[in-house]
Amino acid sequence: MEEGVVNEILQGPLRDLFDSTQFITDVSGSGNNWAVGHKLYGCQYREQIVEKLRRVAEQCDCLQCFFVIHSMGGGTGSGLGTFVLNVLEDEFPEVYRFVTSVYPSAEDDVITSPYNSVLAMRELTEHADCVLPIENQSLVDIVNKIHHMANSGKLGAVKPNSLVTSNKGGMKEGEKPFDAMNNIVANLLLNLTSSARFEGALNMDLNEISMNLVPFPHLHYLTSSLTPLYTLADVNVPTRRLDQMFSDAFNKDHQLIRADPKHSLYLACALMVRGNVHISDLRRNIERLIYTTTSKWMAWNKALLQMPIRLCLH
Ligand SMILES: Nc1nc2c(ncn2[C@@H]2O[C@H](COP(=O)(O)OP(=O)(O)OP(=O)(O)O)[C@@H](O)[C@H]2O)c(=O)[nH]1
Ligand SMILES: [Mg+2]
Repeated sequence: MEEGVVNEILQGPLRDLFDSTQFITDVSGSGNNWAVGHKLYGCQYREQIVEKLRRVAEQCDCLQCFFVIHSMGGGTGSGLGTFVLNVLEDEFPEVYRFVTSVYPSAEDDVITSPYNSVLAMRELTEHADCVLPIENQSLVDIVNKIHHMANSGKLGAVKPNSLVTSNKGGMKEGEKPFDAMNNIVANLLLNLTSSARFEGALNMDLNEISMNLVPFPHLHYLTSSLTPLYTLADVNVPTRRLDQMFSDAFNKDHQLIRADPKHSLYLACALMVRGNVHISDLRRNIERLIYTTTSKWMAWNKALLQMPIRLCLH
């Protein structure tokens, strides 16, 4: 909505990524108010939104799903973002809606962020097919951990243009390292969508994720984790053993929301592995995780050993 913010992007290094005919802007944002985004801008811009959605949808040979990325703490991402979800449901009821939502941290700079998040969450529960919540505090913790590892010399020298150090002019005291945080989310999304972008015998589409992991329509919030973390910093690390990576995927330090898998019960799980990996190593690790680790699994997992494994070789 905020013209200035959009213009900034259009003058930045990412400008060529966007089709400028697809932008919709107003003069100002939603003032950190969910209702302004959802009710005011939503009603005002509905027709324009539908027209632009139809235009891109028509260009697709095979429309697999809609991928919505938004924040929960402000007014536009939470309000208008969830309004767009409603529009998608009305206009394209058959097409799956996959949402990545950035949740505010406890000390968020937006004072209304808890209200905006709660109001938006109801919409996500009702109108999304699958939601990947990402918590800003988890991203901050991961970035701090990577910095700590890099500074302690455990990872070797950090390249000057590495992802974690890509903030312009370095980070100021107390400032959130959004660039580095966003890189973590970007990596998650790149991994998730790699099968739509690369050829591969074992590739799957995003709809299969919900088919395998969402047992009931409203139970569609998935926790995600990422490993290894240090390659995010573009640092040369000795190749980590696959076994360690499997354990890390279930470690609380690698989760993108602040949840400790050890204190929860897994209903289902999908592991997406990219790179040169032997199926036999994957099987061995899955059995090890289900039978020997402290993670708790729903009985049907143990009975069937049916965790969907996907292997993308690029
Ligand atoms: N991870 C991450 N979080 C962000 C980023 N920018 C803002 N946030 C978080 O998003 C929330 C604020 O939402 P914004 O996206 O800035 O607000 P908006 O959707 O533009 O809404 P209005 O400004 O009210 O129109 C706060 O919780 C911020 O911490 C970002 O680049 N990365
Ligand atoms: Mg804004």
